[in-house]
Amino acid sequence: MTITDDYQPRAEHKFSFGLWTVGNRGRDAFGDFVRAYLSPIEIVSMLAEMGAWGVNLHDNDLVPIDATGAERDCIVRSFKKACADSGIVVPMATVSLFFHPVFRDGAFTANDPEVRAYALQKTMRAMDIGAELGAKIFVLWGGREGVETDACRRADDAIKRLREAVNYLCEYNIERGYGMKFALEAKPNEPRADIYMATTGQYLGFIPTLDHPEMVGVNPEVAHENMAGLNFMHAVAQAWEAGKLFHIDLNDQMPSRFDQDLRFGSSNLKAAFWLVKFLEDVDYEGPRHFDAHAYRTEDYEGVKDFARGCMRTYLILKEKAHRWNADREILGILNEISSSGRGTARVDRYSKEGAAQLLTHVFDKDEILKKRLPYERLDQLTVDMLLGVR
Ligand code: GCO
Ligand code: MN
Ligand code: MN
Repeated sequence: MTITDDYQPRAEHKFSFGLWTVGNRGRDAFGDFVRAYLSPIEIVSMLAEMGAWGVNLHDNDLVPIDATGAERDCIVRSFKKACADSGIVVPMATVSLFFHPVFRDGAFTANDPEVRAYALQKTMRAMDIGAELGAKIFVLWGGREGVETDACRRADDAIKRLREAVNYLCEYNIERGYGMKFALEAKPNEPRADIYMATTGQYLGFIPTLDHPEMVGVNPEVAHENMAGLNFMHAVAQAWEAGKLFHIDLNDQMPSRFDQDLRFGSSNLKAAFWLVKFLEDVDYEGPRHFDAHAYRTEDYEGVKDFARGCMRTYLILKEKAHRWNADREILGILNEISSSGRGTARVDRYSKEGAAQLLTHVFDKDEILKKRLPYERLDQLTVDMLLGVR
């Protein structure tokens, strides 16, 4: 059992932040910027100062959408140097297919074929940037791939268009030898009234229908599953079990609200604990990416408090998870609840004889019911631990 007592982030923890997260200037649908612009290079040095490991970016967080080839090359080169100088890696890159008005009807699923072609061109160019910076994970978040009215297109046609686009990008990845993995990020709504791929589970159903399913996984986000009223850790567990947890977006979200992107663990601490415990228990080796931003009330000192807080909370919860796994009383209860009271009947792999036996077996339900399931005690032990009295 390793107990971290300093909660200092180090490279081995693989904490990353998007340029758009710590660089978030606090503009929302109702009010303007509250913080000054920070250049990507300033953000990288801020992240290094705080002990983060990686930085992620959309194409246009770094390179303006209408930059010339020469401008693009120069920007990417100096950013790459800044990362190397600060010891910051670029594990993931992505593409903005939502900000420019041309994507008002979606990108890969838009009705206009020219918009769909432009979306592919923009994504291939974003992959080029990512590859140059060393990114091996490419996130696709279809923020505009949805509707306000279903009159505009058939939803299954949208899925077909999405499939064609992802297939196309996989071929490009192969042809260029980039060796990237795609991580698809679901969200139920916002900015569209309804987004087609609303949950991680929907993407897990979509991926096996692709030409190169092995190249494509998911990027679940805490807030997005919570917006759909779902248990985030369960979605992560399913993705993990399917070998599809290629990336993760950590943040927090209160129920029944707009997308809040709160500091990790700041709203639902207990859910954050089960999540961290899961990731650590299974030895998830990917980046721990915080897709969140500081309160609009903060200045840049506050942004640092926010970023440090995300990492610190993760590390505290990681330590709690180790303690939980080693707690004698908890272990005793876990042992008790997974064993059978009398152990006379159990099911192995299907066999004709086994099934015949099982069909005739007489179960003593009253006896089975005598077995205690002390989940109240187990949960309270967890709460005691989280509240620091155990
Ligand atoms: C959101 C999304 C985005 C994506 C990002 C990467 O709700 O706005 O979470 O932050 O993660 O665009 O593609
Ligand atoms: Mn989000
Ligand atoms: Mn996200």
